[in-house]
Amino acid sequence: MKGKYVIVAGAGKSGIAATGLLLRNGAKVTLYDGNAELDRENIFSNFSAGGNVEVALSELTDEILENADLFVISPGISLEAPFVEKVKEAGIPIWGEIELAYYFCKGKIAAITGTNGKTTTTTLVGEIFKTYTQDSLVVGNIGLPFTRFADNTTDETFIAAEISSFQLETIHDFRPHVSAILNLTPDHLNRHHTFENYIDAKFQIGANQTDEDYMVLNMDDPEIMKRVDKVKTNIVYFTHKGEPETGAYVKDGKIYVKKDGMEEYILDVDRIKILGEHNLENVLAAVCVSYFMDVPADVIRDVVYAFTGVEHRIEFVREVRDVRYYNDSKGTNPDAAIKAIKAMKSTTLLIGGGYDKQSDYDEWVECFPGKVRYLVLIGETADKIMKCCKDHGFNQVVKADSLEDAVRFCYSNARPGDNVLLSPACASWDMFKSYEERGNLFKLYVDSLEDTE
Ligand code: UMA
Repeated sequence: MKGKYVIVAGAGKSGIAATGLLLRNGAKVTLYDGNAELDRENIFSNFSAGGNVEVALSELTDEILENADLFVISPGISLEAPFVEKVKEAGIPIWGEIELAYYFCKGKIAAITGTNGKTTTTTLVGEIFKTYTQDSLVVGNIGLPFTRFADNTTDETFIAAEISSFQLETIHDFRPHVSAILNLTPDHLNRHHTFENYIDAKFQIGANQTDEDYMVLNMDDPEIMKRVDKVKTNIVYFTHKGEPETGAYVKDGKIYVKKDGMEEYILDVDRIKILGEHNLENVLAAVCVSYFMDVPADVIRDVVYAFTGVEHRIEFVREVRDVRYYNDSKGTNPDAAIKAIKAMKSTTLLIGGGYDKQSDYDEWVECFPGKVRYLVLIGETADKIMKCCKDHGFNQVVKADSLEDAVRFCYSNARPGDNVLLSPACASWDMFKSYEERGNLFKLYVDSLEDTE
């Protein structure tokens, strides 16, 4: 990259980290963002003084594009955005931030994707790597840009990378040693247009893998199984229903892994602390990924037994007046939100709604009867979901003006023994910066509730 002129698009986490990496390695960078309101000084404060970087806001002009050697795009920017079309026309190569990180990375990568469970599985794999070796990293869609660390890796570094479908659209040579697809249900259709396109993006994770690598796949997921014929690398399955030739499975309450015809005991299912069938799947996937990265079974076992889950994913917040409050702000699509409802052990007041990803809410609403006492709706999708509820004969639904009002409504209407669950089935971007901000605010509002009658 020394002496190259690179345009980085998007001045969020991903773009800032990509720019930092490029500057450290001698490139000249223009960091571009379409939002004219951003504070330039604030952006510059991320880089050392005197760095070879310009910041361009609002329009991506022809002058900026002139002589560019590379265009690095943040995952939140659609490849169909008009300014990206201009870049394509100019013939400038477009790399995603993950491809840029891979270009510099020397370590051994385990890359995990899927519609749901990515963050839990990546975090667990990251914990296993950390216990196994002093030289490990957790990076990617989880909120820690890969480019922040990529040029500081060695041949020995073990990397657990959470990779989104957006990030997979713009890889070229990215080749993890072990990849994983946890499950596939429709998500981000506003960006990918069809479920097929979304699945194609997900399978890109293994596009450059060879017979020296492994792809971990969920044998219980029909959408994944439809595509296995196209996989070019070694397949490792995980399942809690069957027994694969290679991979992880459950027998008599214990998880085993089979590799090269040999079976090895890994752990007892009843000692796993994270609850629900979906979390058993996450554990099985993490076991496969770690085992095929050559981590010994005893290390995997100890870490899984100690693991208590991740923030914003069915996270217990507090009990107030005998009502338990859970933060599932990371339930950003109907499938994830259904899993959260299923994990609730008693009647639930549910807070849902948010940014419109053009998801279909029928299945989500169909699992309410007998489980959900009230649905409290916020955000852009409130009317659409309200209509869907009415269509399904579910009438215990109200709208709130803000997340704070929704929490107050639940506080006033919950009965002892109930749960209050924030699990929106929608992204957060209509009202919040991120699902983390939404979850943190929820916890703040819950913390302020009075625990007296
Ligand atoms: N922007 C433009 N033009 C556009 C769109 C956006 O200039 O057409 C600019 C915005 O003004 C903004 C910047 O791009 O300043 C934001 O870039 P971004 O949306 O890529 O956000 P980052 O902060 O860089 O975060 C990204 C991921 N965001 C998305 O994929 C939307 C983060 O995933 C990721 O953690 C981070 O990189 C580090 O790798 C978040 C996410 O919601 C958690 N991911 C989706 C999901 O999990 O469902 C895929």
